[in-house]
Amino acid sequence: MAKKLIEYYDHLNSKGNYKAINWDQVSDEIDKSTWEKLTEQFWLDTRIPVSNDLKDWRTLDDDHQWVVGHIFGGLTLLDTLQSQDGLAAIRKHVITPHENAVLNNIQFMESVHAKSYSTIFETLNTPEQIDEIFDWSDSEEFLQFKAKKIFNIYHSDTIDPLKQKIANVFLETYLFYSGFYTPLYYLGHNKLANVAEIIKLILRDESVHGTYIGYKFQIGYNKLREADPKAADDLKDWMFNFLYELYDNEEKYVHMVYDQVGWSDDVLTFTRYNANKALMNLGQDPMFPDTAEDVNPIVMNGISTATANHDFFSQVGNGYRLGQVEPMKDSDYDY
Ligand code: MN3
Ligand code: MN3
Repeated sequence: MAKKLIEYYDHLNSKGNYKAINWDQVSDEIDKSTWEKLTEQFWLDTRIPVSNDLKDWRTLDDDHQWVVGHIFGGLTLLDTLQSQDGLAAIRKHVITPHENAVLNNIQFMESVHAKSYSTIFETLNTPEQIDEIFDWSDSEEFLQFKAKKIFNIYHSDTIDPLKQKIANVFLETYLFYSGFYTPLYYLGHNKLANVAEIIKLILRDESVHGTYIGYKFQIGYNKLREADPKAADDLKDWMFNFLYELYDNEEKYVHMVYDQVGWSDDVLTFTRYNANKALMNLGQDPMFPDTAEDVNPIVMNGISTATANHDFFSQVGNGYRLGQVEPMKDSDYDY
């Protein structure tokens, strides 16, 4: 175990003494640039006056209000999982001490996100509705399926740590987007502007989180591929099977939430598009045929507004790249 700790954490020196983190000696520059990016873009939900959206909110009919309230209930649940379990699992297998520091930042921001989602429905909905939304998110079958599936991966002591990174990226870059569809749809229609402001800030964070953890996955995966190609193939099979299994559940979740407003097909297209993005973060080829052209242009417009000027991967801004899926390169982190 001690040997494992020395290997993984580099926390102990040759005499077995505990080592202080040294930011002047960074072995992976991506750790440093990610730390700088994330700390620069720090924000809190308390800055955004969600109550200014009550006027728009009152123009929505009951079905649309139901969808807004409950997708934010679902997102609150999923980022509770990230903040309480997800980053703690990833942090057990860091390679550099600076990676640990970056993951601490990400973990705290997941708490900010979970708080922000609940701020939205706690501002827009009545006290009875708020209680119902929390009861719903704590018990809804298809929502709980994804939460429990990923929780079990995070908490397994015997699972390959690379699978925990896959689960993390799938949750972040894929499973959240059935929920993000709604605020982006309203952003595209110039409604719920303050809600959209929060979602824009969250998307800006998520674009960094997904690529950073995907990048750390790729380091491990490429090493595995060199050492044991068969094991790497098996891991890849597991990844794609897991993505299918989650998609199967996601179809049921999306129909249950969105059939009442007629958006299910559009939401599923958006979900498949983002599943491809998640695979891209992990250095894999896309699985679904859906591209940006297939996504509802109003939502695509919302997402390009959301990521313009502060994208992590592209120095020209607007990095939620349209129309193509390509693997990230180290140079994508230069900004
Ligand atoms: Mn989050
Ligand atoms: Mn995140």
